[in-house]
Amino acid sequence: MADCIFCKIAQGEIPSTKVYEDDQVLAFRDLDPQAQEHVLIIPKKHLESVLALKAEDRDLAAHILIEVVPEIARSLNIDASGFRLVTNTGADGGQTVGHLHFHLLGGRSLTWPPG
Ligand code: IU
Repeated sequence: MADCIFCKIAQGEIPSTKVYEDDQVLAFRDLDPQAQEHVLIIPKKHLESVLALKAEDRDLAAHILIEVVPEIARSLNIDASGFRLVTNTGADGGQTVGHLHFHLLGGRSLTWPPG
């Protein structure tokens, strides 16, 4: 999508610190990290939020959860210590960028509930 900053990051038009990439998915370090490890995992395809996922995206969603998240967690060495995976959705969810992204946070003991 033309004015989407995460589409531009996915297409390499805006630089990012990549931690994972394949043909469908990019993961890069959050510019304002909230933990020692704070990575954003995005589909390269523009989807507004998790609510925009359709049946045709089933393989993409499964790929992110089954392959991408564990691989990144292992590569950051936080698979054993634990981490948080969260996707903020809409205004009350605190979503500020309208391109589906999963925050993967780790490297410290995270509190619950979030604010
Ligand atoms: P949110 O769930 O939509 O609030 O998360 C957006 C995140 O994107 C937030 O943590 C920002 O720090 C992060 N971010 C970024 O890493 N690079 C950018 O160019 C922009 C936002 I805009």
